[in-house]
Amino acid sequence: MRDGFTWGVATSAYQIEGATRADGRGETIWDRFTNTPGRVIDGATGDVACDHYNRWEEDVALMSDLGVAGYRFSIGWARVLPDGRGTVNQPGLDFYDRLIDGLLEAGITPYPTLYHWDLPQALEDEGGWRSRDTVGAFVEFADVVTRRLGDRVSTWITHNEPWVAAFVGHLEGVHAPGLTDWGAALTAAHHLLLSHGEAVPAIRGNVPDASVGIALDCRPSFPATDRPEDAAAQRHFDGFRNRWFFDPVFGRGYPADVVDTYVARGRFGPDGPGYVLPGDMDTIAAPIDFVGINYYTSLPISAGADETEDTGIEPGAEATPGYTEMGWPITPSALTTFLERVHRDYDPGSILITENGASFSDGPGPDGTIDDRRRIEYLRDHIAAIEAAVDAGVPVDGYFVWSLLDNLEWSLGLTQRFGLVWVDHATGRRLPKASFDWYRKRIER
Ligand code: IFM
Repeated sequence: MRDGFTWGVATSAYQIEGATRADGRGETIWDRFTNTPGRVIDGATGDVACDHYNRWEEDVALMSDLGVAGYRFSIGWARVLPDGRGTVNQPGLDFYDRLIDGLLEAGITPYPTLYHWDLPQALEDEGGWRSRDTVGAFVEFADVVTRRLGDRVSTWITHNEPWVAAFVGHLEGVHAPGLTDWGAALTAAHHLLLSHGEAVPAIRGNVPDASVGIALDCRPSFPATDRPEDAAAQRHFDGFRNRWFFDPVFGRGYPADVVDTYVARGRFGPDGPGYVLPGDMDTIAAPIDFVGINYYTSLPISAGADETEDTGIEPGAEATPGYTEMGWPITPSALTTFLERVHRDYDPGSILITENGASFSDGPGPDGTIDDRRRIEYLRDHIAAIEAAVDAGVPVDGYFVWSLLDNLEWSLGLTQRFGLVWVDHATGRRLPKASFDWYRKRIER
């Protein structure tokens, strides 16, 4: 790997913190969603999650044992601004202040993400990401947070996976706020991107040595056969899933082929994309210092399927060979190819793999240890895929395993375990898995 390469782990606020009513925190769209019957498997909520809010010192100690140099986590917007804007809740900000000091004392660099899907409910009540006003509220949040923490934190990630926030939340209806409307999803996507572009200079204004980026989920794909129809379907899927975000962030605007298809399919609704105002695309293209890439899998695409159909992927109780328990095919070589493509097409100065990992449910065996060798193989092969890209000249500067802890996998509740550390969801007890030891040795090496 390159000099200064950062080995890390990642989490997000709603998935681990719990303590959703503590110390003045406001309600988020995920509190509302998970507490609505029928939305989440087994009715799981983030009310307690991994209780990280109370156990953060134990979790920092685990990271210290692991030997990571970086920790990617997210800052709960409603802890800091319970109503999304306006009055600052100092106890909420104090929590992140303590966490950051604890990380720095342990020699771990904080990599905070500002938005990992937990929009304050008060903003959702005013239209959420469908409303342009939420852009201004996000910039206010970024300003408050970086003013307080920017003296100790230089690396900032504006958004996590805006595709998921926009499309899984507003089109598929599977994530909060649970809408199923193309126009809403496309409008939300634009406002998420715009808020990224507006936040970048705001962060730089508060943090003179700031390194700012965005974490984009990528979903590489390939035509299922060599039929031209499949190639065309795959090109559109790639536009829907990847280029709709990568292109504007890197100054290319929205991809014209995808715009044309959306117009033809009536996706924008009767008024067209009227939410895009003059100057927006320049704002979204604010120069960034790195791009974060979240990678899990790649997919074959066939003609005839709607672009939203993730080609039959269903989380399974048991992983079949070649798949994780999310039902995701294990495809490490597609990561090498995708990294080479990002380098070639967008030329970011630096790339961080801000998430990569696998869901396997292995728990304690008779001797009390957890033999999650499938996760070890997954991580080993994906790290090798990154090394291959680095050898080909791609500037990858860090790798963050998703996730430190087994946590709340959104609408799949507690059914998926991505952690290097097993969590007993009844008691909160933590138990490092074999993959934890493997990753520690890999980092040492
Ligand atoms: O758990 C999620 C995370 O919040 C965002 N990226 C994908 C992970 C696994 O699905």
